[in-house]
Amino acid sequence: MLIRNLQKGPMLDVVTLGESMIQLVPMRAGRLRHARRFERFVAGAESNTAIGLARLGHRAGWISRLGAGEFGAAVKASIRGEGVDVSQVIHDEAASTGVYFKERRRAGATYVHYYRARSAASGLRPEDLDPTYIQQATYLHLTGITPALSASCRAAVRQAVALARKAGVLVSFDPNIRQKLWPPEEARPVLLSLLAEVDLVLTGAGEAELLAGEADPEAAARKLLEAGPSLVVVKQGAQGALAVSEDVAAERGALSVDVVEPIGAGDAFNAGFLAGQLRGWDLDASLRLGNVAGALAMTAPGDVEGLPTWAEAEAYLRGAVPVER
Ligand code: KDG
Repeated sequence: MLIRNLQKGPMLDVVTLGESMIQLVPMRAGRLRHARRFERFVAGAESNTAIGLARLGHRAGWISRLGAGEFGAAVKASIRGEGVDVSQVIHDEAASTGVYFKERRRAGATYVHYYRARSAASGLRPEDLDPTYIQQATYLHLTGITPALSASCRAAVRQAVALARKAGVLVSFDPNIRQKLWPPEEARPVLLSLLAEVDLVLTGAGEAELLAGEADPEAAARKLLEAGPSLVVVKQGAQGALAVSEDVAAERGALSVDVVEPIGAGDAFNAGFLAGQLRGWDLDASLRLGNVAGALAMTAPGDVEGLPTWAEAEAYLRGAVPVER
């Protein structure tokens, strides 16, 4: 039996769609086989971005499926607690919420281990999407993780894009290639065909190279631009980010922070960049906000705990590191 929340959704700046999971992080670095104590978080690329947007003062909604048990309740409560609309989440009594572990062998070497095959979110399908929910948003934000989960997820992503385009909703897309979910040769054609349908691509430099076959980030962005989007942003970690459209904008050198854990930085960057665009900022300023959000996300062991509020982001943009006295 499927249970859908009947609460009516508000007008949203950004609607996202994808899987979020229980994330278990060992309390100490080392091999996972030796880890005995874990801290529990909630994570998922799309909900991470939605939470980042909510922290920055935007209205975001997240569409998904979760199990009907305790973990599903925990994921939903956590995302709702961050101010993201979860009215479209379906609880599936026949499937489980995905779980994944981070393994921090040493500083800078984090591995992930998924327990998500046949999860509730893998059952997401086109019929789950309420057209009016997607069509009232300014942006629909998707990632390449969802089409990797199952054929029905792939169809749901295509349906979401079609609904958005029909209503003039801008589509942003992060390829987020997860090689543990599908090999690059399977991912590449699917992701390239999706790029033809989206407005904005937010990609990591390695993924841009994989998709475009160009190692230089600007050359890769230009090649991806030919696939259809009007704007391609390449995230380059500590080197900052680059945006290519008719104009080229570059924000070199991201904010320098003490990195606790890098996973989730890309999702945070996406939130910052989208927030800049929603505020009508130019490319340079949007990249800067993306870099600030991306850097601050890495200051905590979970994906979202370090995401900045608007006041914090603004202070960092002004170069004034906030200190509470
Ligand atoms: O970007 C961080 C996320 O990718 C991670 O927390 C979990 O969504 C996730 C995934 O599918 O890898």
